[in-house]
Amino acid sequence: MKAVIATKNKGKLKELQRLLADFGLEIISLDEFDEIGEIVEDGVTFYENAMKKAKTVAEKTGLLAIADDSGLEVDALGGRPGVYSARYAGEGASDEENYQKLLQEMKDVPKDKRGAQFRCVMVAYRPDGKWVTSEGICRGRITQSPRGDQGFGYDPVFVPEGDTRTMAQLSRDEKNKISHRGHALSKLKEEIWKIIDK
Ligand code: ITT
Repeated sequence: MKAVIATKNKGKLKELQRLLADFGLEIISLDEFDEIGEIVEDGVTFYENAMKKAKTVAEKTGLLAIADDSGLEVDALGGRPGVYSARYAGEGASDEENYQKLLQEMKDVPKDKRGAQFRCVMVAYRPDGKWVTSEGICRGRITQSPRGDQGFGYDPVFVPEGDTRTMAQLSRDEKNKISHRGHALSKLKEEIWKIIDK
């Protein structure tokens, strides 16, 4: 069965392709569907945005669509930037602009108060309206300065629990094993068979 990964984020796409590799789905990238324009993420929860992306892409392509909405929730900032993680430093901001803004905003926060988590909500949606969803979390803390060049987004300033390296210093397989996206996808795999044609 074919599945479209409903993301324009290249970092996410690479991780999801790897995570879905053993699942027997023929994975197609959203790049192959020029006619699908910008999907405005106007939800206030990860779930609303993931549902909107998956449903829109499934209805426009006629294929099973898998969408991920994710972000960073920082304890000292009351859970911000959350659903606004991609545009924290403004619409169209780069990953570096976003994490530099975060470091700046947290410059006076002591080490023991720098807890944070990545959250990922996934939705798999069929064009006939059947769907399943899942969620994954990865706890950790925000560093004082960036380290590493793997991954994407806030990875250079996030150290996952139980490690001293940032997420951007882990290999793709190491990250996938512990990440919010990895956890959400393992749970999605337990559900998705309910809506997949054998
Ligand atoms: P799509 O909507 O096209 O999937 P996007 O980048 O806009 O791409 P989101 O709205 O879900 O995706 O925003 C996710 C943002 O959260 C992303 O741009 C990063 O800033 C951050 N983020 C999510 N997962 C991350 C990860 O694994 N590592 C680092 N940052 C992450």
